[in-house]
Amino acid sequence: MSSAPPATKHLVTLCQQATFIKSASEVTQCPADRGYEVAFAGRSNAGKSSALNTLTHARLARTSKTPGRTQLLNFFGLDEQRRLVDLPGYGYAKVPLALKEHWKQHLDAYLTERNSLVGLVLVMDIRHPLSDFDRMMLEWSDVSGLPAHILLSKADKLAFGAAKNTLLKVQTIVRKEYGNRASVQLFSAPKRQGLDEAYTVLDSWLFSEQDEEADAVDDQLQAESDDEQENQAGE
Ligand SMILES: Nc1nc2c(ncn2[C@@H]2O[C@H](COP(=O)(O)OP(=O)(O)OP(=O)(O)O)[C@@H](O)[C@H]2O)c(=O)[nH]1
Ligand SMILES: [Mg+2]
Repeated sequence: MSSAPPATKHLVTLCQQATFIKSASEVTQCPADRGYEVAFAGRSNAGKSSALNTLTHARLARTSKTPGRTQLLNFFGLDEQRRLVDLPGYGYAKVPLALKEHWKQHLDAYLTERNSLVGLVLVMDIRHPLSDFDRMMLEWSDVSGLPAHILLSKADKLAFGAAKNTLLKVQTIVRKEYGNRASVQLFSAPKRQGLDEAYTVLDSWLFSEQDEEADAVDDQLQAESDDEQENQAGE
């Protein structure tokens, strides 16, 4: 069990209780676009599904040694309002062109149209960070006003010093280009390294003050509608 700061304890509990909602191969099949959603994106085989499984303490997302495993958008529910999404990896050469076009079209549509999307976790294999695709995603999230958080995954594959060096290099580039709109950390699924840092970011996105104000308004409206129904039933 990780020692998350108290503010994120609630989120950690929600992550531990995460449930699979559904898979969607098209945007039209996504769950209702309400509440708050964080999507995990990255190159094929970068470790997106493994990161999600580690954060949720479950084997919710399918992982594989064969790149291109996640072919659909997979939605995991934390509570009624909050979801994590495992996106198909980009950049895998062996996927048939027609399927690639299908993903690209639906991934683009998901990324540009999804109102509930509040942040993007960009997973990069620490041995190959900041590919052209990764940069494109960073650029896109910046233009869309969406915060991005980079997990440098498979940190266990490098010696501590080398991992730290890569972190510093990537941090320097990202700070210069995106200021505080993007952040970076080390992550390892098998070592469960970087969990607290990742939870803190997810917590800030999924439970920002603004979100809580919106929740309060939703609760108020729901209470009013319940009262109304009760009144009508009583009449
Ligand atoms: N050593 C190590 N291996 C990892 C780590 N994260 C993932 N892997 C391995 O990398 C491979 C790919 O992991 P996935 O989590 O399936 O990658 P993905 O990004 O979801 O891949 P796609 O769904 O194909 O896009 C699997 O064999 C994982 O076991 C990590 O932190 N350390
Ligand atoms: Mg996957």
